[in-house]
Amino acid sequence: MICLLLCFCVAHADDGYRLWLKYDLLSNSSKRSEYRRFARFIEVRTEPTPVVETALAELQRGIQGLLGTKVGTTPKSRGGVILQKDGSLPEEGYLIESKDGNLLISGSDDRGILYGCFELLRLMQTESQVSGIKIRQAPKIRLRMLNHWDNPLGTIERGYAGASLWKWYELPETIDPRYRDYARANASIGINAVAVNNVNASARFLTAEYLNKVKALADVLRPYGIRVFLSINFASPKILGKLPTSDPLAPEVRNWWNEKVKEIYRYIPDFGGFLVKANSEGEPGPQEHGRTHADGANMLAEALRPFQGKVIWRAFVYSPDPAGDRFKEAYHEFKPLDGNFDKNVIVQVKNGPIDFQPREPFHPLFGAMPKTPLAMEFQITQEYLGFSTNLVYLATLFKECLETDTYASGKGSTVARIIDGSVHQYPFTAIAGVANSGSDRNWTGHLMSQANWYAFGRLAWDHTLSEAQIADEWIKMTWTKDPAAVSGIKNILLRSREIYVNHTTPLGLHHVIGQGIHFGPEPWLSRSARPDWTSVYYHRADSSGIGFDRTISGSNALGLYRPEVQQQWKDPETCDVKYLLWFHRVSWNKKLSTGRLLWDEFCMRYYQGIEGVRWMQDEWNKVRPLVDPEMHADVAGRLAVQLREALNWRDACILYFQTFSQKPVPSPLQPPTRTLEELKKIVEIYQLK
Ligand code: BDP
Repeated sequence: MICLLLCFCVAHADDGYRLWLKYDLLSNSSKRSEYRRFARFIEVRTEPTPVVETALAELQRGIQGLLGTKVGTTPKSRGGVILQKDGSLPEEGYLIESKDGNLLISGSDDRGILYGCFELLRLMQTESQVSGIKIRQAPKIRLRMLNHWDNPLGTIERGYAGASLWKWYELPETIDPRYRDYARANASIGINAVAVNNVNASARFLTAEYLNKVKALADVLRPYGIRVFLSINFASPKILGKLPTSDPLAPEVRNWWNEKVKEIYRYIPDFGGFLVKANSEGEPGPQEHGRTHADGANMLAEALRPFQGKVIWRAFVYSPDPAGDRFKEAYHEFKPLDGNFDKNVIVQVKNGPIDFQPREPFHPLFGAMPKTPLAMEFQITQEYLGFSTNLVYLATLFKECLETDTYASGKGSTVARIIDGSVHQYPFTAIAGVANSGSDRNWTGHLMSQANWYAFGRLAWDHTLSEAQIADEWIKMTWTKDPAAVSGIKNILLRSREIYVNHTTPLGLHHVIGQGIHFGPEPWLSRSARPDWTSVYYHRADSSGIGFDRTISGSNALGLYRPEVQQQWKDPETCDVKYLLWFHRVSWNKKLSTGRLLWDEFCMRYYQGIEGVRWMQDEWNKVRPLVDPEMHADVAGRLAVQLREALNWRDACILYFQTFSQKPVPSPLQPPTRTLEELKKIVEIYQLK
């Protein structure tokens, strides 16, 4: 009876809460015995600081779960894990090696030990070889950060997985245990910094009341090696300090920031610094006082300098110029300032020149600011990639950008090597991801979106990892170790982004989303508060063709890249079709390198996208017997939603652009059975208040 009850309890369905840190008993008994050989004890041969205590606790928890045996800390002569420091290793680095019958995890510092422990757990979770190993690792980028766009009232800007994790009204007295689980997840993938609030920042985070709350969060995150940053409102001296101005060169304003920073460090002695969105989309900034981004950033840098704090200044700026090209604006505002920023300023640049589209060419600032450390900003939350109902594995998007060559300092100057500092010898390096986690029980809404959080962390640590390897690890830790299922799910992940691009914005089409909510198609959008918030600004379709001419005969945004890059994209004949409409205006009748006419190829891609979603559904059905049933059902449901939404995208775009091309959907494709008016109505519903 007891046994039956026990089985019943153990067999409960999973809900995704444990992410990739499940630590369930390994079913492979030979692996269990291999690992037991070094799991008889864990000895800590260094000062037991809070971070080292975390490492120890996590290792004990993991080993107990995976092997089913408790592991104590009384040293024996052999058969244990030894945690120790080795100052010769690079910062945050570790070395794991078998020695004299023990497994040594040496860390350069506390964090190195923590990351080494998580690496060992990952090896065990994925049933990898551990005996005889020697693994030496160090992060390629120093600041590996999540940016939460979380608001004080608990909503998340562009968050699709529930409310904010941070319960501001309950803090600092009540500490939700979830904060710790969040910290564990991050530490396990090497994330070491978190900006907790929205870049469209409320000044209230700088009040004593809120600093007390932020301190409580910082205290939870610290033992996991994570530092806290705050997004600030540039007009805070005026809003909070009641000063007549927030001019960065005004002595009273500088003084206000100096005092504020001192106050913050009294609450949070290891405070990371400020993340700043200024003079962008209506946010205040130095320009309204006739000052530059550098003036603004340097004022904050001065206040933070005594505490080694950093200013992360965002380059996401674009002024509304109907005749201009938004693609070029950040470059024009920032390039002339190269060399003018203080040493503790990092300029954070989105991966592409417009705004987190399903596919963008890399931002032309990468490679153009040799004297200013540039941080990468990726968006993990799927603002433009179907929210949390579409399956899109973003490691492919991240890698595509990171591996593109900027030619800034000759061949091989990839975006990854710009941001890891190796091309320009940046003194400090950083990468940020806009978080996709929220209060949903499974953290990310779509269970497959957990992979995007995981992949961001892994690539931030080591951008040379392949998207396939990361997927492999994540699937084995999250879903199953069955080889056929692993390969089936991996295939889905690896193809998912291209499928999404095809059923939404193929051939370099971009920014034709529903206004405001950024969901669903609205290619007909022609009026908005700003021209560059419409769709027609980007696709420029008419009866003669479609696409934004960014060559020398158009806006010449292409001219912002090095000649070698221009060479790849400047000729519509040879430009990779995936970027075609980003740079060229192309006639509907133009024969492409694929052998098809533009209009035919355009239609074909949308239909391929639909086939892709159906294929994902079929592949997903195949793995049903091999994974948790509730989690399977959840993803299956979302795939069905994705198919419905993909059909909306296809029909809306084909019917709308057909009004210009005046050409039939090529056979053997079956033309949409709905009318454009019907599609417009569906999309209208998304926009209703
Ligand atoms: C845009 C988002 C907006 C953000 C902005 C940003 O729609 O909500 O505030 O990016 O990055 O894509 O600042």
